[in-house]
Amino acid sequence: MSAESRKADQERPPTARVFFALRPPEALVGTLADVARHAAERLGGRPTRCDTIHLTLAFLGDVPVDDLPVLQAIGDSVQCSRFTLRIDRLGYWQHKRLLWAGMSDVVDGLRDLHRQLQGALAASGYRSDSAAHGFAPHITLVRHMPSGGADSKVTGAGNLHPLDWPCSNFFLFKSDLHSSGPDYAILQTYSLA
Ligand code: 2AM
Repeated sequence: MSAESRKADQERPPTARVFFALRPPEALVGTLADVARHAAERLGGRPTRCDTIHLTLAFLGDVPVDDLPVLQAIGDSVQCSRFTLRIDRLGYWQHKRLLWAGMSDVVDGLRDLHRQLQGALAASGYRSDSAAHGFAPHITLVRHMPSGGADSKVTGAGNLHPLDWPCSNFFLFKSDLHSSGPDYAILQTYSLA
């Protein structure tokens, strides 16, 4: 790294990689992590670890650390009721080489939570990934699946024994990236009514 780029780095305000997400209860995390591990053993790829299993509501990417209080307050402004998700299917996205668990039916409570959060973020000038690309609620189970062949094998496993997930809170997470995978820390917890 040149002296100039080192200086430019030092002058840039510190940032944090953040996202809002739901986190399943521990029993469900264990079940989903088992599904992830078994699929990765069978098909290859990197299974999501127990401590990073989540469903993203809004991914913001790198934001200035000084913005964190504003983002924390945005979560506080969301007034939604609790709901239950039924996780009952596995899917595979070829373009991302990613196996995920999700729902045949996306309940209104989840759509409402996503809509309110997006609205509050947009009102404060933030644009999240799902605002740009639409909301496709999913729990990533395996990343970096080998291309070629994985698609049809995974499609064969399309249904998952239904798992009920009562959602009574959501979180603002910070993500630190490492070569072994990301580490997540909860910055704020929000309750659903
Ligand atoms: P994924 O599970 O589909 O990869 C933390 O990075 C979370 O934010 C991940 O669950 C990831 O979704 C999601 N996310 C959404 N858009 C992202 C992006 N552009 N880059 C990285 N993560 C993103």
